[in-house]
Amino acid sequence: MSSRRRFLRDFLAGAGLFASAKVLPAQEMETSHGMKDMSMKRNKATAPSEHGAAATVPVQTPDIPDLPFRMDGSVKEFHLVAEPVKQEIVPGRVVDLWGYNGSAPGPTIQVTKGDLVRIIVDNHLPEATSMHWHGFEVPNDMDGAPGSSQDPIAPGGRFVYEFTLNQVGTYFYHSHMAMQEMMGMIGAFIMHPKEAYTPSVDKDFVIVMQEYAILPNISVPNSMNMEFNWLTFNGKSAPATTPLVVRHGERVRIRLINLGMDHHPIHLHGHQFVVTGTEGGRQPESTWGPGNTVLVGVAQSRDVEFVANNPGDWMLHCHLPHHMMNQMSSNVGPLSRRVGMPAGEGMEQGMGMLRGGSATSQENGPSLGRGLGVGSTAGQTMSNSPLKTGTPMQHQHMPGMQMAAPNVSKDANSVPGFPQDAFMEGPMMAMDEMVDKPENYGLRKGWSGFMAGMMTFVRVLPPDKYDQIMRLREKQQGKKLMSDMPGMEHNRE
Ligand SMILES: [Cu+2]
Repeated sequence: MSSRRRFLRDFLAGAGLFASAKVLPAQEMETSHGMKDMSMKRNKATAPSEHGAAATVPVQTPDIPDLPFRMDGSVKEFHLVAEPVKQEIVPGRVVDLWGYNGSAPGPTIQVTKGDLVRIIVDNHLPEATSMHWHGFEVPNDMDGAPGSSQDPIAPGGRFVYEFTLNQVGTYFYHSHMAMQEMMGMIGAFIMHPKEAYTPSVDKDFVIVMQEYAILPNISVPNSMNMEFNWLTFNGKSAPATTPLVVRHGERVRIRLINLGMDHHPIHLHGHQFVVTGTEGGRQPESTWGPGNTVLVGVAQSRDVEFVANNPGDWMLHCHLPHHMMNQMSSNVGPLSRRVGMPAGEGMEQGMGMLRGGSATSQENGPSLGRGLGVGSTAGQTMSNSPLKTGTPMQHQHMPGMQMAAPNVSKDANSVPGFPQDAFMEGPMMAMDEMVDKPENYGLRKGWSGFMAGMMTFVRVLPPDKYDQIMRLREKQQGKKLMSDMPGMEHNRE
């Protein structure tokens, strides 16, 4: 909020005028980029009232586009296409997910309380799907429950939803077919109030959390598996996640949405926050207690708010240790370590490598996928083994990666338990240049080596550095695949 607006609000509140401020309708503007149809519009902040009521700010969903809309009379019309997507989780790792309009999670929808909304849903998947509006108070035949409230949407089919939304908060849409949920089919649906809450926020972010079991050299998630090795914020694993950039002193809201198989305790460094909302909407201020970790359960959302009063680059991450890693699979060990042989099963069985089809295909179906993949029973027959002294690890050189030697002591192998993180994070995993983008500008050299899984930064920046990053971001035209960067061409499919 500008100091002028804050002054006005405080002044009017003091004069008893704030509560009676006139409500102005949401305004829209043409979007400037990333649009297929230039007649479509994008949500903009509601205008500040002349009487000084604070404006809502549109949410930002780092790494995920907003879904544009068009006005058809008084109806705000959106168009969602359920389809297979190629999602680049980290540089060079392009996986086959199912999502909406080219991304998983799908694009973020933003509406304002009272909006009459129409959503055209097209099914471009090879099987039937459904579209559920999670937590929406809409007529039963608009709920998208397959079989009970409507027939599933056939492949090639369409269903048009229309409802008036009188709720406020962090909601989401998702396929109500369970296996499809595990292929990525969810998106954020933000319902703004007509006027901002007090205290109003200056920045509002959305993070959708997902998890996948995708083994090395396979591009398709094993949706049957219950242990996950790719953990994502907005479809990216760290260090490919885009930091939340805020100006020192701003009030910040972060909306966390979880649709997966695990709960995620999300922890913010350097600040205390309050939980101001759930998947059911705003919580009364009397319930706000300070914390720095919020547990976001499956099918839940949590809004947290804080004043970014502590300058620096602060980690924001899921605190489950295995959710702070990329591509972790116990069975990868014997491939990279010099001593120790897998017992019982060969590598392919042990790692659950699918040679064709999906986990539920005719070929793999008999096991129902339960023996396939990360953490499969076949994988439990081998243990981690010590490294040979002096030859800690032979890594194929990855172009773009910094690959500096890890810092280990001479007698490391004589210490029970070694190695733990020595080869999992640190200098040899750093890839600063591969994930270079304006939002990462000025981070400490080698930062990316310690970032994986569900991690990102809240960067609380002084005005000059903040403005510099905003200028860099404006200059950057369009959205570029990280694998378009020099050195990564060979990884493209
Ligand atoms: Cu987690």
